[in-house]
Amino acid sequence: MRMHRSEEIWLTVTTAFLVLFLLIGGYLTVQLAMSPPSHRETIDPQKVGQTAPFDNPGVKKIGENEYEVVMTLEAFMFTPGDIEIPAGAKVTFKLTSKDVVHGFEVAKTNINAMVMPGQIQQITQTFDKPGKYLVLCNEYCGGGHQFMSAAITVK
Ligand SMILES: [Cu+2]
Repeated sequence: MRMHRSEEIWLTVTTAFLVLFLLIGGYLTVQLAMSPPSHRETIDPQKVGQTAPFDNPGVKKIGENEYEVVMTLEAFMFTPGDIEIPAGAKVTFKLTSKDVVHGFEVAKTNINAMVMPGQIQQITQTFDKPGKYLVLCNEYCGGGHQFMSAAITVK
């Protein structure tokens, strides 16, 4: 079978692009270690309520203008559901789920994470603009999913 000349060119060009993309992707992943920073810490999802720090969820001041928010997610609530922090504060969220996969999205920021049972999710964000930020679950988690929300007040 003889191939048409332009068919040969297209096959060569597309194969070259495929190899190029695989090499770029491989370089970013292996050499520069650009992978999502997840699955670093695990927890027994059956014992979230008895495992520190999740046995005592809430907002803690951990330094000069630095806060830690320990939060549990379950159908269909965030605990704590009302968070207050001063403007300009650096906040580290430590999150885990007590039951199924939930989402942790903070509107007006780029926080958007999956919170899975058995995994501890950690996100750090500085809130410079005062206001009320809506926290939403964006992973469908059951019949009351649309009621699952919380609020962060920055003042
Ligand atoms: Cu949910």
